[in-house]
Amino acid sequence: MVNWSDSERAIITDIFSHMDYDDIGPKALSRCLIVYPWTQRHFSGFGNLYNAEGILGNANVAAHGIKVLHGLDRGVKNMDKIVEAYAELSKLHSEKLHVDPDNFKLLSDCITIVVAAKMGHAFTPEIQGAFQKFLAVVVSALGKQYH
Ligand code: HEG
Repeated sequence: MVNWSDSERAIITDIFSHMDYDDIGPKALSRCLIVYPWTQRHFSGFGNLYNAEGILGNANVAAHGIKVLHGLDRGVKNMDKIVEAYAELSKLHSEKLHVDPDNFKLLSDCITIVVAAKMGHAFTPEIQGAFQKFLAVVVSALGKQYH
């Protein structure tokens, strides 16, 4: 069980209430595919991933980035039962998609970087701490159905 302070809850709620999914989602996923090219293997059906330009201009990557970022909403809505909230998605990534769970952390770091770049000076250490704690709990939950 993870403990959340009132201020952590407020920060997470606030970040997601202002989240620009259509901008952050594509940027975060494309950054992950460019910085950690081995993550591309799961997206061979997505078309042009030949270089950074191709990835950044790929509509399938953009759409999936938005979908993945919206995948965090269930965590925001279920902060006190995140493991349960991600049981099904964890099973999907493990048993069907065969995504190495180490990659969840890599994508979550890309999400942090893109959110930080967007927020600039407003991304204070306190906000970073709450946001990365939230992502770490989601990443851990996504890895729970692997065995
Ligand atoms: Mg995953 C599908 C969320 C990391 C590869 N991912 C999905 C879906 C969601 C999601 C919501 C749609 C599920 C559905 O259709 O029912 N993914 C999600 C989160 C995170 C994550 C929240 C981590 C923060 N995913 C992730 C990583 C990879 C990956 C790191 C691979 C490197 N996801 C992946 C693939 C699919 C999904 C290949 C299926 C894509 C498709 O064919 O449509």
